[in-house]
Amino acid sequence: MKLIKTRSIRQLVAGALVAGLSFTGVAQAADSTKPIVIPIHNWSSQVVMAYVIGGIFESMGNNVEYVPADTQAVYESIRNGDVTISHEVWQSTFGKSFYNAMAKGGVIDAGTHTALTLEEVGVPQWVIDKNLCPGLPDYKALLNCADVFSTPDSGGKGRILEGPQSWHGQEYPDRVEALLGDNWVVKFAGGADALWAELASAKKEGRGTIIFNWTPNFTDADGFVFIEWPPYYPGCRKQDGGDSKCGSPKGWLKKAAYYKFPKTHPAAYMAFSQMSFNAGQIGSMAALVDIDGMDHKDAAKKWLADNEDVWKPFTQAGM
Ligand code: TMO
Repeated sequence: MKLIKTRSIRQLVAGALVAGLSFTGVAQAADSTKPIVIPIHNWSSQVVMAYVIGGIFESMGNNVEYVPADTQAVYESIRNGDVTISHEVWQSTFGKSFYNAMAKGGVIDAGTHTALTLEEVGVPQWVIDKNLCPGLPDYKALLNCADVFSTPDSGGKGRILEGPQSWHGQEYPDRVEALLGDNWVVKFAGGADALWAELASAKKEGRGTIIFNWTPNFTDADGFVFIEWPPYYPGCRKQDGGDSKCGSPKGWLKKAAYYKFPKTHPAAYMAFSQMSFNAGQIGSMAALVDIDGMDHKDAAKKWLADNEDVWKPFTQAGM
């Protein structure tokens, strides 16, 4: 190898700058001015994180646009390029739709958040502390506690309050039928807020309640105990050909992107590929809305202002 003298290195660098190259010698194509389309779903951390990520892209000079999107159909929209990213792909609820769209071509896996996830029904900590249903969190304890969890609309049966039906379809009714039988019913909440309202009123009334919930979430701070069902394995759900005698997987949280995004917006894609949030960060995004009562956009602004040390490095990848 030939040694290059200092002066010629300087000339090389100067030449590279003129040619629009960075010091690493990588050509930096400018991002398209077309907006990066970010989906808005119906749980708080996802909405706040949408504006957090949009704010990060804007800080890099990109244009962004937000669209309300169905939580399952969004992966097909990404595949078609109508939506650019999904920043909270929860394994249990969306893994199948994500990989189905990927298999058709057009969706890429843009990396995994640090946070591990669980999406499952459970009880607030006080239900355990008061021993309202001895044997919990083992699901078998529920077989003897239907009356503890009955509600005015459940006809004397134990009630599980599921999230909106658009999240899991028949998954919980199938599971409850397979493992708990006739003394239990599943009701669907109209939205996540109905889940939190039920938690608050059950606490005030000192009664038991079982709701669908997840972690990371704002409820991590107060304590929430997930029911332990027989372990998950691929194919165990009825919708996947199984008998539904299984709980949810302890899962990953991924990011997805339209396959052309790295080409149209290389700098934004580079940053998106670096983005990773942990359980505390995701829980705090939800808490700003669900505990502090902030509007999602204001919550994102506050989160960005308070956490520059977390997100600025994502924008500096490759520099
Ligand atoms: C996808 N979710 C976090 C609501 O389970």
